[in-house]
Amino acid sequence: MKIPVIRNILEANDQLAEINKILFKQNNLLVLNLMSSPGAGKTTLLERTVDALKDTIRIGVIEGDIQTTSDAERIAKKGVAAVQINTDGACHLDSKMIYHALKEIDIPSLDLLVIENVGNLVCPAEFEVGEDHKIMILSVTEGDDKPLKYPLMFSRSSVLLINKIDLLPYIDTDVEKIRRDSLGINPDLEIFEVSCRKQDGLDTWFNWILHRTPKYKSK
Ligand SMILES: Nc1nc2c(ncn2[C@@H]2O[C@H](COP(=O)(O)OP(=O)(O)O)[C@@H](O)[C@H]2O)c(=O)[nH]1
Ligand SMILES: [Mg+2]
Repeated sequence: MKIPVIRNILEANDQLAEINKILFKQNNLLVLNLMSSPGAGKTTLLERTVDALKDTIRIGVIEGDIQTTSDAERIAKKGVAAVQINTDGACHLDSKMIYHALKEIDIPSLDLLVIENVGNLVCPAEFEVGEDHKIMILSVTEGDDKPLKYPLMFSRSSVLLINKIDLLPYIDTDVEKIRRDSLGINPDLEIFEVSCRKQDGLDTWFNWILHRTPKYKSK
């Protein structure tokens, strides 16, 4: 008799991520997994994205944090569906947490689902949740050495948003080095330089989303 053995936590996670993915595909949903260090600007980017796109596509958000519901409250104020996951100490979201959060969301009524992961440059990239794309934000105040120090997240993401470029006059971060090192790790990475504060460079990001939203493209 052959007994199936689930080899490790990541394999169990990937199996449930496939189930999430099937549900997303059945509903023609674009799903983005947004990752960064704490404070890089994930929730601010989401607020700007919801403001810009909510009259064009129907957006839902799952917020991941160790504690509090403050990010989900920020998003709910914008008038879109928001669910908060509190991980109670875990430093990333996994497919099981997303699977359960999906019960709180009316999936067929959405075109785009964005998952804001727990602020952390390491573990979130290791755990598939069934998303179409991983998106990462690096703010210029974090320094230009991060791609080489934390390569996994850069290697697995489709888009890198370099945020807070309004602060460049005050710091010595070399954006060209971030670009060079990131592309050295992942030549397919699309890189957008933005300021969520000043709303600079965000149109390219909004267009990137629209061109990948199945229900928008088929209109
Ligand atoms: N100067 C500047 N501050 C920003 C920008 N984007 C976000 N912030 C600020 O950075 C802080 C953290 O942002 P938040 O979106 O909560 O980051 P998160 O932890 O990644 O979700 C907040 O005080 C934001 O107002 C930006 O483009 N420029
Ligand atoms: Mg946040």
